[in-house]
Amino acid sequence: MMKQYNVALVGTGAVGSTILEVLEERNFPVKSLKLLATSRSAGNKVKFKGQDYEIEETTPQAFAGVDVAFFAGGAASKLFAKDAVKQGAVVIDNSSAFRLDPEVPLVVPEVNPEDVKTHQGIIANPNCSTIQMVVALKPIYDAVGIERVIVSTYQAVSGAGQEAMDELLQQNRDLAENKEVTPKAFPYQIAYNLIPHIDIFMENGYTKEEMKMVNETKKMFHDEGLAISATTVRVPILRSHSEAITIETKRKLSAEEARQILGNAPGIVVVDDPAELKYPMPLFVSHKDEVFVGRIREDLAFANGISMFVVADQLRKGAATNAVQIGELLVDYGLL
Ligand code: 3JN
Repeated sequence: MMKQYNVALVGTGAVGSTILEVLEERNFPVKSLKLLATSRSAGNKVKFKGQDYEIEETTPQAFAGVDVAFFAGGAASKLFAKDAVKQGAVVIDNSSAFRLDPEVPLVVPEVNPEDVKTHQGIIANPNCSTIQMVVALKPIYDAVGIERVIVSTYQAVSGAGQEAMDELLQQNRDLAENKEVTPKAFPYQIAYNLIPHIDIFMENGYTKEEMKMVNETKKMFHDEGLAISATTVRVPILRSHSEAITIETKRKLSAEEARQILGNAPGIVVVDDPAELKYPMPLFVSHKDEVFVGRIREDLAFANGISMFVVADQLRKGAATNAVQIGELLVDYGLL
């Protein structure tokens, strides 16, 4: 029988509950499961494979006997990830706390699977917008090289958590009844609006979300010379992030060649038939694990350029699925 592992999950919000779904669907070899969260959620019950599990409060001692700990609890990573490692767990962390630490591999299995082998206890899961972009860039990077990338995002409210999803739904209901809305999860009303501001502003005029896309991508491609510029925008979509990406390639690539390369790449579904009105959209991509790519065309502003539209479920491939895939890599490589 396949070896099974003692698993802990820290955080039971939008990402944490999706990790449970994905662990169950993909039949991750779970021997035991420990659910950890803040005192606010402690005592609540959550179902996994038809069984009830009670959430316990995260403490530094909670990881004894744990083989692999998935962290999806935001602030919990900085507080408890190192304690988990000390007690022998391998940590797969969804937060940005360790992503740029040179000792911590940052991994998307379709892009740099081998990097997990260098881990010293913690493996970081990239930002959701970064993950879907690098899955789409990787096959083109390998085929012809990439000089620069310009990306604009259309990010669903799911990226800001369950409360933000509830807030968009509530604002739509309130506005339909001519009621006033008071924004909480975002600085402005998000219903019927766009907000070109995700995470905090940095000194260079970019937001931290934009700089995550820049720095995490360079790290995973092991290419500091890769030029990337991003504009990240929150849109009133419940789930799944979209990205308009323009790439300047080192060698010329036709749209048809790009379509073929992307179509043969792991984790990608090409949906690209304008004559039949086929292109990826967030409404139809939600709850799926692949990265959907369409609108593939030769760019008009670069001599060697490809533009495309890339959509993926931020809670699945952008967070939970990628984290569980990292867990599967550890199992495959015998690193757990
Ligand atoms: O807003 C989004 O669409 C993505 C949000 C990601 C996020 C939210 C809060 C904290 C992150 C992240 O994954 O980069 C973090 C963080 O850990 O910094």
